[in-house]
Amino acid sequence: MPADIISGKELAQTIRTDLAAEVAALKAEHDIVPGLATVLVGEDPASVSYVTAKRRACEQVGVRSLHHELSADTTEAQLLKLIDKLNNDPAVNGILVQLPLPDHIDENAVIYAINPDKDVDGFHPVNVGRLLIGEARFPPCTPAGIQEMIVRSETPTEGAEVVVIGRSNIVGKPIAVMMLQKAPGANATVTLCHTRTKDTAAHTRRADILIVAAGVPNAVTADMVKPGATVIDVGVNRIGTTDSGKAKLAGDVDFDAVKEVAGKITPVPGGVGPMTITMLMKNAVAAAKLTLS
Ligand code: L34
Repeated sequence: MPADIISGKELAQTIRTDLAAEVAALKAEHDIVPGLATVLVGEDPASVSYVTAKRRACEQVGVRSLHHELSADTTEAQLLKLIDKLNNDPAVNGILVQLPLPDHIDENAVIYAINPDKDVDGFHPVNVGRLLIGEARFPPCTPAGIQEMIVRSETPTEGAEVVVIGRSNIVGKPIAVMMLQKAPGANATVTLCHTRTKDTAAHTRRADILIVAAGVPNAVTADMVKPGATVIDVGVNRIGTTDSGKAKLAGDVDFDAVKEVAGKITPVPGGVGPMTITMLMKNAVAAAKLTLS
């Protein structure tokens, strides 16, 4: 029996509708409209497409989108100056600097400069530390979207074997930390595999929940998956262009073969991506609520 498809696209719509109601209540009760500043440096096509999708989500949810587009030759000092301005602007509750940045800019310097209370990406060391100790304020968006899909697909997590492939700061490390917390939707036994793991397949075959953020198309094949497992595919690999000239996307999982083995599986596109953007909206609303206390 082929796997159930976990539609990130559909879940995202449901959650955005709920968030829109929350935003309307904030406006009605406190006269607050959450403001999200997006910062895009350069014209990387993938980044342009993701930021455009984020701004569209703002519109859907009722978050005010304040967009800053800087040229690829912007200096680090100029970018830090903009962040300082946004840190001090009361209309801005959340700041998102789309990554990757051009090579001449130190990404960490930029992340460190963002006020942790406006860090809706959850990348600042203060927020990373809070996440580690189970006191997350802004759970990073991609891992938060992954966890939401696991929970809403009714995949049991308590005591489950979770195997993560990939150790990035944006996905692999934080989702591993989130799934091992003593908390609902977590409480799992977590294994983190990476490029130096000796026998990745031996680990993945044990996984009740397999989270793949390898950045390599077809990194996971059907023989690596335990029958009935929930498979979350975080990959967004551009593998060419469609006939209509749009980017052709593939995940990290051999979807057609793995869906015959897995119990539940996320597609690419329409899986983790739309959930990432939705969790950003959730964090932007949470950032606005911080100003109430
Ligand atoms: N600062 N930089 C910052 N925060 C982030 O959370 C991100 N990330 C990653 C890259 N850089 C970032 C994103 O927003 C990846 N990412 C992201 C967001 C959305 C989608 C994919 C990655 C997405 O919506 N993907 C669509 C397909 C979009 C397309 O056609 O290109 C999907 O359905 O998967």
